[in-house]
Amino acid sequence: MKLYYSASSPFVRKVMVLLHETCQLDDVTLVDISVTPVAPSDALRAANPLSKVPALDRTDGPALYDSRVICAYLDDRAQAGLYRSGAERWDMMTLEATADGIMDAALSARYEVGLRPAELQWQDWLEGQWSKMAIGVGTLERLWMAHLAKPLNIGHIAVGCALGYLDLRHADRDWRASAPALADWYAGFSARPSMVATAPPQG
Ligand SMILES: N[C@@H](CCC(=O)N[C@@H](CS)C(=O)NCC(=O)O)C(=O)O
Repeated sequence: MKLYYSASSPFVRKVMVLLHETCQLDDVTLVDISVTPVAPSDALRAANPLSKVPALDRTDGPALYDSRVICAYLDDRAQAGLYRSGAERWDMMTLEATADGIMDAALSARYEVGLRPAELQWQDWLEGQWSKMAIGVGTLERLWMAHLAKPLNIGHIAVGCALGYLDLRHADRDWRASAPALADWYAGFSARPSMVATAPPQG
């Protein structure tokens, strides 16, 4: 399989952590690709028409894209049970969606500051994105700590990658200040070998 990949993408990191945790790393060749909404890639579009990473070329069907689809596929392939079954599954997926929403807002804010010309940047819109990140983190702290204490599942992986991305791109906002229990959990989770091995390059 071929994974279209960027080392700083939190969505790609979800897939990479899952590959580590389920011992499937050797089954994947990484294709490093740098894209933004204003610099798409034709090569990537062949796998994902939206020109976003991650995308997975596989041998048993058409390419897959969106980290949630790829993670579910790889979990199924390894029979790892990271999405559980029955009622618990919906909890896992809602937690993953919450973490992905934090990543979406963090990435949008990053694009606003990093890509948009300074004279066109809109502070209210940036604060709106930060508000989504802060409310997402607050929701994890208030509602999900008991769940995060359970054995590893896809929700944990997604939350770990979202918090890692906040540290990478929005450290000045100090998400830990309002989420001490989550900060404790993350200190332990980020020491897992899969998280250490997939830590994004700084800068
Ligand atoms: N919902 C998608 C989001 C993927 C995404 O936004 N990836 C970013 C990199 S972190 C990207 O490829 N951006 C390029 C673009 O938006 O054109 C997923 O879960 O895979």
